[in-house]
Amino acid sequence: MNKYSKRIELFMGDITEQKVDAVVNAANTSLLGGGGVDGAIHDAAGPALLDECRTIGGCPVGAARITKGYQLPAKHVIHTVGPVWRGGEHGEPELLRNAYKSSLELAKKHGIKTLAFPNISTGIYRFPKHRAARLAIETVKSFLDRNSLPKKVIFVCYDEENYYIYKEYIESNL
Ligand code: AR6
Repeated sequence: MNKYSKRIELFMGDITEQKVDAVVNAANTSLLGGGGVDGAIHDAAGPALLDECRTIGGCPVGAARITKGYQLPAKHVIHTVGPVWRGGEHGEPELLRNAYKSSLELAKKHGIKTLAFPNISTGIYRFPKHRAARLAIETVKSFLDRNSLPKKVIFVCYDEENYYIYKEYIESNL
């Protein structure tokens, strides 16, 4: 048991099935959909999500934007854009940290109590999984230390490799 055990959860599966106040989408700067988790969220939410995204006009890397969840069990989608991994010397860690922070700030602003994150940038954008997991967990813990919202953050891992990486870091209370 550590002090985060009630506020951080780990789940292996599909983020589109999460019944939470908001799921985070690992989008691209256009916010007009794509593959991976972005494609899955748009498929499950239905075409009205894309209609709302079109009105937003994109999102810079490291920032976040909120929409409704439409046909998803989640009430909202927080769209953020992680960096494409280009060797690590192009500000990628800072940009990934900003993607998590911006999502958490936006969640807090909208009174979101339960928030589910996918493993941003670790798929098509190729950010190394260990480094991304460590950075994600550290950023979330530091935010939760200073804020009462969101009450709970769920890390949703779709692939087993990420799941076991997260499990080790969370249990070892880094
Ligand atoms: N539920 C939870 N996690 C998932 C799901 C799902 N249904 N599907 C995939 N993942 P990726 P990125 C995991 O590639 O690297 C899109 O085209 C996946 O196993 O979705 O940030 C966007 O439009 C991986 O661990 O996002 C961008 O162009 C994690 O989600 C680009 O991909 C992130 O993989 C963003 O790339």
